[in-house]
Parts: sequence; structure tokens; C-alpha cells
Amino acid sequence: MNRNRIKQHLALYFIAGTQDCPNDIEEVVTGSIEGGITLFQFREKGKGSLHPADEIEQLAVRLMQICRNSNIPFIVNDDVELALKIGADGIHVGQDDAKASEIITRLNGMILGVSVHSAEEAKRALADGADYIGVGPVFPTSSKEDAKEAKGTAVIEEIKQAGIDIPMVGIGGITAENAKNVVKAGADGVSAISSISRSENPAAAARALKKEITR
Ligand code: 3NM
Repeated sequence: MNRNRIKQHLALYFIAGTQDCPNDIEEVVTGSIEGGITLFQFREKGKGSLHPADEIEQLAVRLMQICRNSNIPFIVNDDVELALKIGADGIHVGQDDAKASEIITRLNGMILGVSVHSAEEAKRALADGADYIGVGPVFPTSSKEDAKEAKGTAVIEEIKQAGIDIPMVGIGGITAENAKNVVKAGADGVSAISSISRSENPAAAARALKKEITR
């Protein structure tokens, strides 16, 4: 996918796994799409996540179908084998997951996203061939147990100032109240888990976020 389209898809990037959803995840994802998300990442990870691999795979396939019906690219977090097996649109890896430079040859055009926490890591992700980076945590988050310290929009600004030219999305504690600052700082979009997944009305939550980033 070309850079401009990637940037467009980063506008409102929703991430979730069953552990993030008090309600049925398929309904949550359907609602979020109705509310205007532009990309979805399946991240089945941490306390409360589904464990048997076959259940994870079946759920991934169902969620991918829901996304495909609305032309929303479906990204798998971390699990390269699962992403390849089900034919996902992309894979997202963290600094502690499989190395981007090692998996890129297997991806065959799939979107590759990498989590970064500094300009240094951003530079490496670009050199490794990442299509986009997730920069965080911008604000404190309770959706990732081992999240690093929140740095506000400083790292996003640093990456911009350093001229590291790669599509980027901010992540961590992003809500409709603070989303605008993330885009103002130079991100192409915002990524969110709980402000959508834990909302009683995921469609309305996504719509509220979208409004902030598009005006
Ligand atoms: N990665 P919420 S923060 C999955 O800093 C993830 O790389 C982060 O969840 C990073 O929107 C995070 O609920 C959790 O704060 C984001």
C-alpha cells in the first residue's frame, strides 16, 4: 500500500482484543467501524485474553471478515505466523517482538507497523522497512501492563524535527479530549484501545474521536 493511503488509514486506528472489551468484541468492532475507524489491529494480549490458538485464529478470521466487509485493513499484533496463515493485511510488532528487519522478507507486501518510543527507534524502524510507526505512550495508559512512561507529544515532535519521514500514529491514553494535540504535534492519526473498546457506545466513541482529528 502506498504511503499516502497508509497515512489515510492511520487517521483513526482502533486496536482491541477480547481483554479490552467488556462487551462482545465483534459488536465492538462493528460499532467502531460504524463510527468511522480507518484501521483495525487485533491484539489478543495480556490479562483476560483468549488462550487456545485455534480460538484466537477463529476470532481473528471473523474480525477480519467484519473489517473486510467495510474495506478496513486488518492488522495482527505480534503473531507473524497467524497474520500469514489467515492472510491479514498487515502485522504490527513491538520492540520486544520479532525484529522488523528479520520478518520483512516474509511479508510479501503486507503492511508492517512497528512500535517505537524514541527518535532513535523510529529511525531504525524506517531503515528496517516499516510502513508506519506507533509512537507512545503519549498519555498514561492502563491497557498495556508493561507500558513505558508517558512522554506527551515530545517524541512525536522529536521524530518530526529529526526529519524521520515515516507515517506515524500516536498511542496511549488517547481520548476525544486530547486527540487533537497528537495530530497537531505531527502524527498522521491517533490510535486507541480503551476510549473506544470500553465505551458503552463504541460507534459514538469512534465518531467523537474522528471529529477531533478531522477538523
Ligand atoms: N502500545 P489505550 S500504549 C498497545 O506505548 C499499546 O507502545 C503502547 O491503549 C505503546 O488507548 C498501548 O487504552 C495501549 O491507552 C493503548
